[in-house]
Amino acid sequence: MTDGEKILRVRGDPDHPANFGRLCQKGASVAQTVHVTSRLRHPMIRAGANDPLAVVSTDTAVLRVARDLDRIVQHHGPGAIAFYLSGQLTTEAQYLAGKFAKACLRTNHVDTNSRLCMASAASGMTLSLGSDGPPTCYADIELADAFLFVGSNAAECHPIVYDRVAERVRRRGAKCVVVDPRRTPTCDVADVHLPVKPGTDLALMNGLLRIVRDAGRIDREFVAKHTEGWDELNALLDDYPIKRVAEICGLAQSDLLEASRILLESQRLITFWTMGVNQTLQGTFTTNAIINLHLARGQIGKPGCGPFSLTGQPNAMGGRDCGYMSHSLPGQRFVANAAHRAEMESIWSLPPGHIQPEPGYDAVRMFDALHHGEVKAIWIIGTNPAASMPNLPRVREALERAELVIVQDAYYPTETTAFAHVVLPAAVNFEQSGTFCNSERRVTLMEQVVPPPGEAKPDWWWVQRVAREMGFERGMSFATSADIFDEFARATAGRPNQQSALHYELLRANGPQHWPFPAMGKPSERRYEDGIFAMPSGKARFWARPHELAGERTNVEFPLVLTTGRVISQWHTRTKTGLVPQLNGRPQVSLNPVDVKALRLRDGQDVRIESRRGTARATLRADVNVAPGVAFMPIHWNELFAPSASPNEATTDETDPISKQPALKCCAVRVVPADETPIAQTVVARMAVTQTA
Ligand SMILES: Nc1nc2c(c(=O)[nH]1)N[C@H]1C(S)=C(S)[C@@H](COP(=O)(O)OP(=O)(O)OC[C@H]3O[C@@H](n4cnc5c(=O)[nH]c(N)nc54)[C@H](O)[C@@H]3O)O[C@H]1N2
Ligand SMILES: Nc1nc2c(c(=O)[nH]1)N[C@H]1C(S)=C(S)[C@@H](COP(=O)(O)OP(=O)(O)OC[C@H]3O[C@@H](n4cnc5c(=O)[nH]c(N)nc54)[C@H](O)[C@@H]3O)O[C@H]1N2
Ligand SMILES: [Mo]
Repeated sequence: MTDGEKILRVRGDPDHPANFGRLCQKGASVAQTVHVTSRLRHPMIRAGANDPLAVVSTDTAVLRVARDLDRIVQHHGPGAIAFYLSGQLTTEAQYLAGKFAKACLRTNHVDTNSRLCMASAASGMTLSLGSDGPPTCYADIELADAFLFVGSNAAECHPIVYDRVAERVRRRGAKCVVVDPRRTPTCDVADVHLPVKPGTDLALMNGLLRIVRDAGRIDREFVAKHTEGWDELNALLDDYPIKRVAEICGLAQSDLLEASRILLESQRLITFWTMGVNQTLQGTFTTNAIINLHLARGQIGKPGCGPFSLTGQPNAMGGRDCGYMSHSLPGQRFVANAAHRAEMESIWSLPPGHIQPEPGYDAVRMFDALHHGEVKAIWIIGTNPAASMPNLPRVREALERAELVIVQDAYYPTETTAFAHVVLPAAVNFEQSGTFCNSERRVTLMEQVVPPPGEAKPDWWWVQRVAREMGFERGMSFATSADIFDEFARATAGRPNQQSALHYELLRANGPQHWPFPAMGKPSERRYEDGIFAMPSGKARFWARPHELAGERTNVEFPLVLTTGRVISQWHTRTKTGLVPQLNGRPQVSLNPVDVKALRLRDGQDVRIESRRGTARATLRADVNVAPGVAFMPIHWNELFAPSASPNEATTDETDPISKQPALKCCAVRVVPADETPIAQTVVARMAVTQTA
């Protein structure tokens, strides 16, 4: 409900097929985050390195960005320019920014916070099934008889999905297994909780499949008809007897057996997995192992079952669909594939060979390249890397060294605007029209209901203005977001994620739609129902993935494993939720009481969490729900709220070798009492600039 200018009240859409009107706390309180003093209303520019940001006109800001980018391209080539985008932008913004970079400027250094989030799920699904995007839909929840959560705390992070699961468990007796080093609220409906050692899920998945195999419960017919690679996997499973698996994962054999009994008895299993898998060095391999289990049981492409990667951000799926990663192009195409480049060159009316053949840098390497000066300029849209990237001390150094940092955000200040030379104000949801694609591959059109404040504009609008200012008028002349969507949707024709028959009018008239939604034929809510996978052979692929004790090892100096995650009331780096008074709190680190005692610390004490890279600060909490040897820190508290409050001061930027996703869930630390040494000046102190106009 609005008064024409402002949102007064928010309620769920009872007809929306994903939530039927139910909202989580963050959604329900969104009105409190839109019209606030910390909204960014005007562009700002920093004249010299040490000058404060000052408000300027839209024209001045656009001219400055265009001129600086142009100068850098002239002197250093297009590879000196990078874009860092977000799964919280509309598909239209993601698509247009990617097009500007890859088609106009000719740099493939476009990466996104999805690299920190969904990259391993995406690469794992592509390797196993031939295409990114889960095969399942939410309606499968009401048909399933068992649920396996691996590294997912859905009760706090996907509460609407979780409610549907909980209902199925409570009312229909569906079984539930949760794999998480912490006893999270998601365990409330679990029959079995497996408190794995962080980073050992692959061994666990291999071990569970081994038990299934030994019990003779492989679907031989499905395996023979629809898959390849069983023999190698079958041989690998011999290395995963239950005793060894229990040891690697730190689990009781009896718990393992109980979990496997649920899998053996289930006819329709859904496996949900998220960051506890993706944010590890073996995230891609573990994704493969999860899919192996479903292929081996023939529990995929059928009602009520399948591997179900839950998407973190509202539009990470749309972003992956429109090729917003450094290795990808629209329509699940790949930069490294010559045929795919040629197709996009034809769609974008570019001369053959125009798109650079080398994939660009992933997020971690992008900031590395900024650090060593190869990349000179970065345009950051809708993400807050100075808080959310691993190894923050290094990320801050990289941003400090950059020649040009453009930050396009909806709020000010953020940890990242402290490093900006130019700040551009963005419209948020409800202030613009655009599409979002969710975890079940369903595209929703979000309509504008109120005007953006001040000079704020939709994200795509800024990209197009700058592109045109730089002389890229052809292909950058969209009048509305609907026109951008049409170009994107057409580019998916014939691709695994095709949605070429979708357009705004259809979405308006018929509501949110699943892809695939081809021009001919009918949309499908579930994929691979015909048993044909998106591989050249039509068959899905088993992968034999050995567990390795990857990642930073603990030792005498750094004896604890730090893992990180979310709590229900907060959103990420809190630029939004930090504004809602009832959602506040203090940064904390939780340890098992056994460790608290052994370290001679006490509950409630201020401590430092030190790694080889940096130091975070928090208040210690003794918590029996955290496994011994593990320290847990929420990700939501950052510089803006308390100095060194982010676990990313300490986390490692080592990445999964295939997906390039950093291992944000696992690094070696020690926890020591906070001393009296003064805290170095924070970015916040340097940001003491108020927005006046
Ligand atoms: N309230 C709230 N909801 C959110 C968000 C938010 O900020 N706030 N963010 C959204 C986004 S972008 C995302 S990506 C999702 C994330 O959703 P989730 O992935 O569910 O959230 P996390 O808390 O990051 O991690 C999930 C769990 O992984 C566990 N874990 C850590 N290490 C391991 C491991 O090695 N193995 C296993 N099996 N588990 C491990 C942690 O203890 C944690 O409970 O949430 C989305 N929803
Ligand atoms: N240690 C550790 N680190 C993590 C994680 C973890 O589990 N552990 N999780 C990772 C994951 S999964 C994710 S997704 C990332 C999230 O990390 P970020 O993407 O940095 O998180 P947000 O705080 O959501 O940042 C979004 C930014 O966009 C702004 N914004 C909001 N709406 C709009 C809009 O419409 N347009 C524009 N231009 N700006 C907007 C917000 O003000 C905010 O500054 O963090 C990652 N970092
Ligand atoms: Mo995420």
